[in-house]
Amino acid sequence: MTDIADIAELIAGADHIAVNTGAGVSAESGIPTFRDALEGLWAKYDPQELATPEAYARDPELVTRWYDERRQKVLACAPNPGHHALAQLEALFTERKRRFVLLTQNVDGLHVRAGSRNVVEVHGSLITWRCTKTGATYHDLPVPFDTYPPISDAGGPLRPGVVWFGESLPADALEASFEALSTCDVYLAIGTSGVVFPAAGFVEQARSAGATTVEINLDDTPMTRVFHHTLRGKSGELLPALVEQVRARLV
Ligand code: BV8
Repeated sequence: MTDIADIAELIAGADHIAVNTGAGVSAESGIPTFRDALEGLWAKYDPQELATPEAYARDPELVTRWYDERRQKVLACAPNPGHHALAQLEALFTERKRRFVLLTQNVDGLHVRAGSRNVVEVHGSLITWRCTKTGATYHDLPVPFDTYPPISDAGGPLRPGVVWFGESLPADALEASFEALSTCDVYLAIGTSGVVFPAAGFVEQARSAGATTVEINLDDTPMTRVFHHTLRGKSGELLPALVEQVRARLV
């Protein structure tokens, strides 16, 4: 494991940083990770089974109830010190005309609520829903929904604006990710288990483009071996400490 001071030195010397966050960053806001997102009555379901177009087609009521429960939980949560630290790091870079791109696998919108600006939601959003009839997107929907599935004003059933397993990532998100990963000096993966592709493969794209790569996580992942450096611990504690050390090193 590399020392936090060395990672701060690396970041302070970078011109362009790409960050990829997973559910481990939102965990400290009280949002269960995807694998833990099934509790109580949902415990009998496999999240990977529910997060698919097939599940929605088979049982739109069940799937939209699950997503609405997750949406309500997210709306009741707040960004944590890890989210705020990443927003501060972006500000430190932006005011020095350096580039900072935040790719997030999280669908909870907490990075934007914490003040992050250049955010790419590679797996979409729980807050935005889409009409399956017209493709129109809706943001300000009743909480909770009054019907399951909720129905748009065009009369079509709504689906959550997330990327399901078996669905391609949005073209603009893929493009932004590819651009960031092929030009960044430093790539940080934070709080992600590195099992879901193509996001899990971002580290290989960054590394082959010459970036120095760092994995900040509670524990090792199947992608740990690909990273140059690792930092182990809770994101809500490590990130504020890291950003303070970067701030002290920036001129
Ligand atoms: C696609 C939205 C083309 C939905 C999600 C190879 C290439 C391409 C595709 C594939 C491939 N191999 C297999 C595939 C198919 C599939 C896939 O990857 N399957 C896996 C399971 C093998 N990929 C896809 O289908 C993708 N589409 O590639 O399109 C295509 C099309 C057709 C056929 C083939 C290819 C789409 C994937 C997007 C799925 N949608 N989310 C929803 O939320 O309901 S993914 C979802 O699970 C999350 O977004 C997250 O990314 C992922 C994992 O969730 P979690 O486990 O909760 O979170 P995370 O991984 O971030 O783990 C938490 C980590 O944090 C842990 O390591 C833990 O230790 C750590 N931690 C916890 N607490 C803390 C902490 N760390 C620090 N501090 C803490 N406090």
